Amino acid sequence: EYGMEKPRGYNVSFHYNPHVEYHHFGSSHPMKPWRLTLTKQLVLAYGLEYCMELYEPRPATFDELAIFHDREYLSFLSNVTPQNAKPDDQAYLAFGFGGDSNDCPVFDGLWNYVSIYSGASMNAAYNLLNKQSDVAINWSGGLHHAKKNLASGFCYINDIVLAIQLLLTQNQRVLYIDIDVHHGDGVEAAFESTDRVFTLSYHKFGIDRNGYPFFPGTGNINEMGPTDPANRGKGHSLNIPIDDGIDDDQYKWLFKTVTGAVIDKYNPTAIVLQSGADSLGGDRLGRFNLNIKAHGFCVETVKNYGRPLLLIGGGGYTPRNVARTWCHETAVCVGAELHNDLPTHIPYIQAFQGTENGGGILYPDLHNTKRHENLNTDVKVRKLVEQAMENLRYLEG
Ligand code: VJV
Ligand code: CA
Ligand code: ZN
Repeated sequence: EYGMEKPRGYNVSFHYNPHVEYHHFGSSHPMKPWRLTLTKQLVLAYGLEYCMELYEPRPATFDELAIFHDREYLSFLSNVTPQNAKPDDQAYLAFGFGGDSNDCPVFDGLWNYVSIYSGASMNAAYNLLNKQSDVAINWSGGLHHAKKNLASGFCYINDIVLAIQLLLTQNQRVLYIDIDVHHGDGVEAAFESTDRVFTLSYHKFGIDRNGYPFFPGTGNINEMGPTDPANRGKGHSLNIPIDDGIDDDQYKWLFKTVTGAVIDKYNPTAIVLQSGADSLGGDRLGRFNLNIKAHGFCVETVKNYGRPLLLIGGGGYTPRNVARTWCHETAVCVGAELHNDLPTHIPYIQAFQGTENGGGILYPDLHNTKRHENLNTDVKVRKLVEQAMENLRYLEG
């Protein structure tokens, strides 16, 4: 009626529990849940809530999380607090907490935090299962490094694995795509022995000047899942290792060519897309030079295949650009175009203003932050695609 209404017959749902925002990993930790506050403020300021169905999901329960995770691990996670934590304790270190890097700190409300973001991914998956949604979005999820009994890389519970397990109840083949700058190792490992999930991750791969591999250090082009020919999961992972500084045109071409080939050959009946925003230019931890619209191109490309789509967040360490990107991608899902000048009535508008912060616009140039020289030549990108196509020949049986 007013031009911003939800188109009939195509449903987008937005799954968000605002309590997730109030959790803090610690003062200088790069993972900042309040980036979700910024994201929500932009989504609301552009009026996108009128174009989709909003849900406020309940937290997942212990038993729901135990569908993937070990109960001993969950017991530890649900009981540990900053007050009772013993950082030298065997269990503490064995479950991936603390350590030198302190990637996975114990903070106040940790159990609450993990059950909220997991509940949202599961709620989104249920919406796809009962056909209430064509696209279901959870920007608070996407924590792809968590293992069944191990916290890793800022991830404690693997909400993606839990959501895929739900989708598998009614889908014969689920495709998982991961455009976070880090390798989606936890999801790949969880489904390594099945041919009902295909995992495809694009990520930075390589050894740095300091001699450390880029986290988590796995995901080279030759890693295609198990090597045992008797294992059903053989050949059902594809990894696309990328070097520093990749630009929009290279990434878009790489993504559409490889993803298109995977969808054509595997023919999934549902797709899960982890849209980590640390692959943007100017990210605090990332290495790529992507602009917001190139990142959004990946969402649009996948959406246009018309399969039930679960769209989830992930990394993203420059909060104002995380918010811009996920707002843009929400608009892509509902088929709206957003004006470049940010609405002026946004709370936290200062976060987006000034030349340092992107000048009050939605689409600042992130490529020209030029923090990372492009080490990917067009020849190398073409070779990578050729190798990926070669890897996919296994799917032809
Ligand atoms: O690189 C690592 C782990 C080490 C770093 C090097 N030391 C010597 C050994 C441990 C291997 N961890 C990464 C984890 C990245 C996780 C990304 C998560 C996602 O985006 O894929 C999905 C949500 C890493 N990179 C940077 C940091 N950790 C880092 C952690 C901090 C920190 C600054 C940087 C933790 C606490 C504080 N600052 C205060
Ligand atoms: Ca990735
Ligand atoms: Zn990441």
